[in-house]
Formats: sequence, C-alpha cells, structure tokens
Amino acid sequence: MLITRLLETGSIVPLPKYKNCYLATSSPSDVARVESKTFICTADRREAVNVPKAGVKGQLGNWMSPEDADAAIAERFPGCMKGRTMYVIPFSMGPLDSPYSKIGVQLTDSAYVVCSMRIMTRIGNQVLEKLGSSSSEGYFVKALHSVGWPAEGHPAQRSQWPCDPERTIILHKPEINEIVSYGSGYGGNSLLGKKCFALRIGSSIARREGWLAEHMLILGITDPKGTKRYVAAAFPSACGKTNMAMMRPTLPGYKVECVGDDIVWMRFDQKGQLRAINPEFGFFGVAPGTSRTTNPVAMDTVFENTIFTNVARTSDGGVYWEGMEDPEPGVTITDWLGEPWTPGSTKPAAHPNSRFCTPASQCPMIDPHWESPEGVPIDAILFGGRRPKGVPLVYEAFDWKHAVFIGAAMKSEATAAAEHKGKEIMHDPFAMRPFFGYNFGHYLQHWLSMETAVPNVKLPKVFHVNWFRKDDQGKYMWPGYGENCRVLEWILLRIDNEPGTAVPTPIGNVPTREKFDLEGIQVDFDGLFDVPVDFWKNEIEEIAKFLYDQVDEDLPEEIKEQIDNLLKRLNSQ
Ligand code: GTP
Ligand code: SPV
Ligand code: MN
Repeated sequence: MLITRLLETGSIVPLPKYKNCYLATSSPSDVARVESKTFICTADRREAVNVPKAGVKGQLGNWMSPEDADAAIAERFPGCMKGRTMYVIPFSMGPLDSPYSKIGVQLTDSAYVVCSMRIMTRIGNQVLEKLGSSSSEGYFVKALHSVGWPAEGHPAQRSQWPCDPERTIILHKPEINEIVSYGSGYGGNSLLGKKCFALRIGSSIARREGWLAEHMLILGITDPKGTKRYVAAAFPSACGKTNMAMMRPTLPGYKVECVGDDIVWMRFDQKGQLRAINPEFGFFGVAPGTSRTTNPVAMDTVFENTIFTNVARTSDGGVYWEGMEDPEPGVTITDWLGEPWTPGSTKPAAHPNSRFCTPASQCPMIDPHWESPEGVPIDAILFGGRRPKGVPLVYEAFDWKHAVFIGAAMKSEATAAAEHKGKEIMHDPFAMRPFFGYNFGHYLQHWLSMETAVPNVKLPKVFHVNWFRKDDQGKYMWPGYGENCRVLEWILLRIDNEPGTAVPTPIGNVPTREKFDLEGIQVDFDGLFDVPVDFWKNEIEEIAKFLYDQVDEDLPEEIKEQIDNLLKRLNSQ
C-alpha cells in the first residue's frame, strides 16, 4: 500500500490517536499555491489573460506562449523522475454517472499526491471503464506532475518532502486540455484535478460549452416549514467556504446540508433552472481556526481516513492547530517544523495554510443529493470576502447585470492560501483571481450572457456578504459561523419575494430591521448595515480604475454602465 511506502520513507507519520490518519509536513519553501509561477498557455495571449492598459501590470493571471511553455518543460522534465516510481491516476471530476463530469489522467512521481487525489477525486478502474465506453469517447484532460527531485544526483539523505521550489512552474494549455506541473507537491499546485483542472481548464471548457466553473461552495438549506433550497457561494481562498458549507445553523428549525466546499460546475437546464455539481470527492480544508465551536461538523469529519499537512503534532498521537481546543494536561506539542512548541511561542504551531484532506462522504451533514448526476438546483449565489471596513453584512443585487458587476468588484484581505505577504486588500473578482482559465473580460461577457442562456431562464438571486466587518476597536462586528444562518434566512425571504424585507441603498438592497432576526445575539444592526457614502465613492473610483486598467478594451459595456449607475446613485445621496 502506498501509505506503507510513505511511512517507510518518513514522508508521513501515523496519528495513532485517530483511525487511519496521517501527517505530512512539507518543505518550508513549499506551503501554498504559487500564483506567480502559474501560467495559462495559448497561441494568442488575449485568449488566456486580460490585456491591461499600456504600462499597467496584469493582476488576473499570467500568460506564456506554448513555445516558451514547451521550452520550460524541456528544461525541467528530462530525467526529473529518474529512479522514482511514476503513478498513473485516472480520475473523474464529478460523479461517474453524471453527464456533467469530466475525466482526467494524472501522471505523478509523488505517492503523497496519489493518496491525496484518491481522497479528493473519484479514481481507479471505474474511471478507466468509463473512459473506454462510448459515452466519453476516450476524451480526457492530460495532467503531468513531478516534484522535480530524481532519486539520484541528490544528497544521500533523502528529503521527506521532495520539491524544487526555485524552478516550480504550473502550466495550463486550455487549447489542448493539458496541465503540466513541476517542482511543488502542495495542494493546488499538485492535486491537478482541483484548481488546475476543475477551475482553470474547467472554466475554459465551460466557456466553450456554455456553463460555469466557479470557486464556490454549495449548501442545501431547509427552513422550518420544510422547504429546501440550494445556495452557492464564492469567497476567496481562506475566507470561509468550508465553514459555511458545513454550517450548523443557530436558528431553530433550520437545517443545512453540504454538497461541496470549494468548486462548483453549474449550468442552466432546458427548463431554465440553474443546476450544480460538486466535481470533487473530498475536502482540502484550512485547519487553523477549525474547532468544536467554529466548525463542529468538520471536527466530526476529519479524524478518520484523513491526511493532514503542516499541522502540529501532539505527544499522544494527535494533531493541533491554532484555534483548536487545548490538548489534555501533560500532552506536549511539536510544531509543523518539528520543533517543540508551547502556547507562549511566538511562531504558530501549525502553518497558517495547513490543511486536512478528508473524504466528503464522511461529513455527517453531507447532502443526500451531493452525488446526484443531474446536480442540485441553485436558487441564490453569494459573493463575499474579508472586508474590515465599509461593506455591509449582506446586500442584494438589483438585477443580473448588477450581480455580475458585484462579482467583478469583489475585494478581500490577502490570506495565507497563496504566497502574498501581509493583509493588504486585494481585488479578487468572483474569488477567481488566481483561477481564471481565460481572459477576464471574456469571462465577464460569459457571465453576462447567462441572462439569455436558455429560453425561460430562471436567474438566481445574487447577494454580497461580509462576515468580517470590524468596529473601531478592530473587533469583528458579527459572530459569524453558525450565526450566518440569519443571513441565509433573510436570503430565503428575498427568494420568496416576501414583502417588507429590504430597503434599497446605492450599492444594493439591505435588510429591514423587522425582517432580520437578531434574537438572542447582541450586535450593532445599524453599524453592520451602514453604507458609508464617502467610503463607497472612493471604493467605486478605485474599482473603476482597476477594471478599466486591467480589462481595457475587453471590458463589457454593461459593466461600464454599472459603474456609471453606481456613481450616479452615490452622487444623488
Ligand atoms: P479555501 O479552502 O482556501 O478555498 O478556503 P475557504 O474559503 O474554504 O475558507 P475556510 O472556511 O477554511 O475559512 C478560512 C478561515 O476563515 C478559517 O480560519 C475560519 O475559521 C475563518 N472563518 C470562516 N468563517 C468565518 C466567519 O463566519 N467569521 C469569522 N470571523 N471567521 C470565519
Ligand atoms: C485555495 O487556495 O483556494 C484552496 C487550496 O482551496 S488549494 O487547493 O491549494 O488551491
Ligand atoms: Mn479554495
């Protein structure tokens, strides 16, 4: 078994406190996605990325010519797996019996990647059988991965986490549906079904085929009357998708069930209903911050059949991370770098981007339809991010074009999920900034075109949420987590067109106090929903500059109109 092999080489250690759980610790120079080394490779640059105004640096993806990509591959790949074992992983993104699923085959020289892909995707003979059947016509996405560390030619002492960070490169060729990844073993860089296939290649296929591949969770919510709806939500990396997808609602009578926590593939069916599948099979979730109080469902999911990466270890064979309940007295902690750690330490015990990789089927609140081949019907889409100032808890788009503008205007504080430093507020349109597989201007056009995707299209209602507004003392104004169901409740009222639920503001509709349930919690309603006009005037100016600078000639007229309309609404205040 591959696990035995990983144990022998010291790449993972067992966690005897739990059932079939292991810990991998990576090289400190390979701990997150590397956006600067990730490229979309097409003959025509404008196909792959936005073309900014002269002198402006593009922020929405990197382009490389296929020739340069091939040269980069030729420089790195010959002999790069020498003496190691190469694994072949046929995998399916999406349930095998779903017409919306797609097949990939990943070659890799990392056993850790194989074990993780087995959790994150559906793999094995069943996939090969489907590939050989008439329904798939032998079509698959090619994914090649190497950690870039041949068995020979290196110091005798073998690295437990082989990688080649200096030469890491992640290449996507959407024109021929190929992915080539070199040098990194971590997450989105190496589990190629995830961001590389399901989002970058996926969004490019989706554009051609008329559907959407997005960085979104999917949850089902049943109200006290028994009506069930599904909601998809796009938040940037490390901004709360997994937590929301597994939310335990605090309001009585509500039930939330989880369909997916990171990626959605969705399309309008012939009746005009938006339907979504989760192409993944597991959760690759952020560990720090996960606890019995914040995300009890995750805590009930991850202590079986799970690979943890870069969390801390306890002397009784368990794991530990920031935010988790303290271990029992007498139990000591070893940090992710292998050093002794105590609560007074200045460095974190677990890396901030440390993760659990766990089967979705183990989630106690997994939705009964999470593998439904036709997907689940989506009635609302949420956009959101970490916005300490100015952005209300929730507001609703006036219509579809406004909704697309809200997605385009998304911003969020940088997190540890990528190589960014500090906490600057970055643009992250649609939570897709690192994941666009094609020109963002064309992406906007594609989203706008959904308004007429099919006759009788039933457009979902679209909202923007912000769990992360802070008061003047720098404290979160909203309790978040399970309390976020109060926002969902209001969203359900909006879907049902309940009268008296919303008032317009320049940026969108916000809840009325009467129809927003705050019973049992102490929060500053006015502060949470305040729309400061001066803040928004600056904000829209900055967003307009960003969009015009970045997208330039490919910025759709409809988006320009949205900018002008918002400015007018703000100026008439
Ligand atoms: P990726 O897997 O990187 O795409 O991240 P994600 O969007 O799934 O984020 P996740 O749910 O893992 O949350 C990231 C961090 O945000 C964790 O440390 C959470 O504890 C914290 N978080 C999530 N939801 C909330 C919330 O409602 N309020 C606050 N204050 N923090 C939250
Ligand atoms: C993210 O960064 O959005 C993740 C983790 O979900 S990774 O798979 O590394 O992209
Ligand atoms: Mn993600």
